Amino acid sequence: MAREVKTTCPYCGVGCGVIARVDDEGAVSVKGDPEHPANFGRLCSKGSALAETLDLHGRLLHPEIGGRRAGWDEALDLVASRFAQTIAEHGPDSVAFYVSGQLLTEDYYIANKLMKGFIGSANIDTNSRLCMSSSVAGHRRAFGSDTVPGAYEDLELADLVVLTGSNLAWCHPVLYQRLAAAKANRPEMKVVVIDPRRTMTADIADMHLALAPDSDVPLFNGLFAHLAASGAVDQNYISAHTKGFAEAFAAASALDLAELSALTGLSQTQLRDFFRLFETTEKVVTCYSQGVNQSACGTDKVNAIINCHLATGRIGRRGMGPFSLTGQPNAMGGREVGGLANMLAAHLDIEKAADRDLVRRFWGAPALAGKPGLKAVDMFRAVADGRIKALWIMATNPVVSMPDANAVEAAIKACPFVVVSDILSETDTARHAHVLLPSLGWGEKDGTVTNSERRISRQRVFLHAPGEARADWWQMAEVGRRMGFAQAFAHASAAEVFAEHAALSGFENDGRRDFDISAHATIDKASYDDLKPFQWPQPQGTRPRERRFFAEGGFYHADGRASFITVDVSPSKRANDAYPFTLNTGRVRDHWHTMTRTGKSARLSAHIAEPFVEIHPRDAERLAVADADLVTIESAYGQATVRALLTERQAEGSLFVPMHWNDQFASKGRIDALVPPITDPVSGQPASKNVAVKATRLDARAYGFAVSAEKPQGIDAAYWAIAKADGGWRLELAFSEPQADWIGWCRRAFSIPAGIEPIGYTDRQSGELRLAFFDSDRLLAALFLASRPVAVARNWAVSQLLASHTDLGTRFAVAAGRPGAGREDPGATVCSCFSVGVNQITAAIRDGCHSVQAIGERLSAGTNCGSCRAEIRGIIDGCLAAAAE
Ligand SMILES: Nc1nc2c(c(=O)[nH]1)N[C@H]1C(S)=C(S)[C@@H](COP(=O)(O)OP(=O)(O)OC[C@H]3O[C@@H](n4cnc5c(=O)[nH]c(N)nc54)[C@H](O)[C@@H]3O)O[C@H]1N2
Ligand SMILES: Nc1nc2c(c(=O)[nH]1)N[C@H]1C(S)=C(S)[C@@H](COP(=O)(O)OP(=O)(O)OC[C@H]3O[C@@H](n4cnc5c(=O)[nH]c(N)nc54)[C@H](O)[C@@H]3O)O[C@H]1N2
Ligand code: SF4
Ligand SMILES: [Mo]
Repeated sequence: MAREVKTTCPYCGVGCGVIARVDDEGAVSVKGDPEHPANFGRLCSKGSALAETLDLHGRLLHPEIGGRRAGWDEALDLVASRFAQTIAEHGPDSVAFYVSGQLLTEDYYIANKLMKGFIGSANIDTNSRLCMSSSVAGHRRAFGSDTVPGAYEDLELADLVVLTGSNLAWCHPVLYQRLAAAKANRPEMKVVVIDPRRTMTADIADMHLALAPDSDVPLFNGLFAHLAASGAVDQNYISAHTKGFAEAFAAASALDLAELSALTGLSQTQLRDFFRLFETTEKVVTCYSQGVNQSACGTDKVNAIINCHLATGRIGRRGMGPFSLTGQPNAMGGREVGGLANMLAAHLDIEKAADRDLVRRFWGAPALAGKPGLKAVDMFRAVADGRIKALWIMATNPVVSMPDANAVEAAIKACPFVVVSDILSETDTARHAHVLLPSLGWGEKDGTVTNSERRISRQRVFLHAPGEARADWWQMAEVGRRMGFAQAFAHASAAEVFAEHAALSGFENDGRRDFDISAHATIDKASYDDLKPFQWPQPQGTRPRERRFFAEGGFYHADGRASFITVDVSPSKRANDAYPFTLNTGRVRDHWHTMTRTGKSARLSAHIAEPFVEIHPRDAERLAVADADLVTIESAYGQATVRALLTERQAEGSLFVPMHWNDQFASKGRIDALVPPITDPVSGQPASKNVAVKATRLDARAYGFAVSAEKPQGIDAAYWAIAKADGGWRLELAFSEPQADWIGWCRRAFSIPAGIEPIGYTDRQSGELRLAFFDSDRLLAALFLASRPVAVARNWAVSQLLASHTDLGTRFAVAAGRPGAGREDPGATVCSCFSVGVNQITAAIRDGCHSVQAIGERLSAGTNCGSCRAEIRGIIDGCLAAAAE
């Protein structure tokens, strides 16, 4: 019988409800859960493609020690004894855990309990340090607690939504859709996007402010000063519920409009218009994400934003408030369990003796950590210099995602004992592990996650555990038991862990702490299995209800008041004569982080199939770089080679490269190798969006594009990037010298069996070579070479892998790299859900479909998840503009 299981999407912090359907044959399909309050049935391209990422290719199925298969007992005993031995010899601070906002709350709770309560060190930090820590620090400075005051609904109820440092359309697509739908219903609603790049999110904006990198503090200070000067401040709120207004206002008023304009790169008119709009609109929500957090002044940026909301009393009321968008599915849950090195469980403070004592008593902890531990960047420094001698990495891939990634890789390689818990056997990090532990992945494990609006939802099992994979919390609890803490880690299920976490949140709380879900402190297995999404807080004896914070004050500083924070930083311009460009890094629509899951989906890989750099055309001209050339980007720390994409969406002097590509998918795409380990002094969050670099054109002598049924191996080329395709793989190539034996090269790279000879084709005009290998009617591999970036129709070439080539004519068409008569090239994929290419969309536009809706009716493009609607609109505008010229 087919089964349907309600669960939650494992990607972004929107936390959409998903219904997974497993049919009689075990095939899985997914759809949005219409009853889930985050998405009401919607899913984005990544959520819709979840079923395509569940195959077992590359999965780690058994524990491994030193590369050989081992049993769980042997592996866990080794981990426990090496950690215990290291602690005995060098003290508790000689070991560390580096975990992840992609752990479930239960996993996270156990990891934190083991390190902070029983090992006795706070050396547990998480990739949330790279993601949310500036927001956490900003909240705590302002509110006295890490509280997100509002809810998603506020984005729909607001009359002005300011999105700053957020590419909502690509990174929180379902929330973006909710916003876009609200704006379509109420066209008077205004959206302002503040981002140095003109992203797809800017498409629905009434105003796009392309500010200079890291000039957010002067911008929001200018706004604060304007609000105060224009009388938009709420004096009653300020005097009843806040402190520090006068000092913060004095600092914010230091600059006049001309100076603000010089610092932000925005015109005085733009500044005035934005300030006026904010001043005159009561219902304002300001959403912010990594353009704010990932900065050397990220915490100050957060407080500069919060200051404006406190000053106007626009917080915690319907349609009003600052709103930190969380990145990972459980970024928020990790904060609740105190997963950061400077936090304690249940929103308690590791620097307060009374809080430490409370947790110590609740856990019966023998060795509660007495001080904060090392934050991620410092933690890997301590690994590098030998202070940390045993490290456990769980659900994160730091060799790709940490700044100064080459140094992080070297540190991990040099560390005497490294444990990695992952779902894949080969990642850039896993390859350096002494012990590899196979974890359960999405659909295989039970637990809870908390989304950006404080809503706790269940992730549920609908698949069998593959091989010997086990839950992350179980791995940590087993090691805890083996280190001698059997009673504290006796949990038999995720439900028991959750109940303990809920009980701690209510322990001696009495309303003093924001995070309280003690209504669930005695939850049993059956109720846990049934648990409906609910928003925190939910103290004991209360029913679930929607809740906002701080409309009537009630902050968590000892005096109950919020603090205005005085911030007065000027943007630090890092670019210099030697490294004249500002490198900005971030995300693309269809990939997730280091691609370990989205890289498995051909549909998702079709949108953007290789690492790229966005360059303004005038910068490209100065660098003598043409569209599709390869560019080497270099900082004082490292290098990457990526494809040039010329676009006026990019500001002059700035480059944008996505963070996703790594050694599994490209020769040199790890952009964090270039990012220096500069961090925010308050939060410790790295500044991943403002890196001084130079760029040069890669002088390649031959370029190639290839498709292959087998995954290419040991590719010998100056540049390569592979991506999953239907029926095989696609490959972009460049060579510093032409090869003497191209056929031999193909045989090695594409594992072509001996005896299969290629069809060769030399283009008469250019003299360029194409090779195609067939095994009876099936295409094994084809290579298209040129002295310039190859112009072959990519999606058409890829589609040949699944086509049947019974007649010689079609085989020659493949070798020639041209669609035969009657076959059309769909062009680069725009809509991943329905695999619709740009050429199909332009053809429909020529046929008279002049709106996104008309394109949707003709081709279905943009009608499922809607993530590509902004791109379709861009194509329509481009075609109509071209036709008008
Ligand atoms: N498709 C996809 N979605 C994801 C993820 C993914 O990997 N792929 N990851 C998830 C995670 S963990 C996170 S943290 C979120 C991140 O979500 P976002 O923060 O929205 O994504 P980013 O692309 O990292 O950065 C956002 C924007 O900040 C801008 N920016 C750069 N410098 C500045 C500046 O100085 N000031 C301002 N105001 N803006 C600046 C960048 O140009 C960029 O467009 O996405 C989540 N969603
Ligand atoms: N330059 C630059 N660097 C950045 C950023 C940026 O914008 N620019 N963004 C930063 C941000 S915001 C983030 S959140 C990080 C993300 O960076 P990472 O956390 O390093 O990225 P992921 O690819 O999500 O890594 C998750 C790992 O866990 C594995 N995994 C998946 N499911 C499970 C599971 O259930 N259990 C276990 N044990 N493992 C599992 C995956 O295979 C993968 O190896 O990158 C940061 N780095
Ligand atoms: S917006 Fe997309 S990626 Fe984020 S939770 Fe929803 S379906 Fe998943
Ligand atoms: Mo993140």
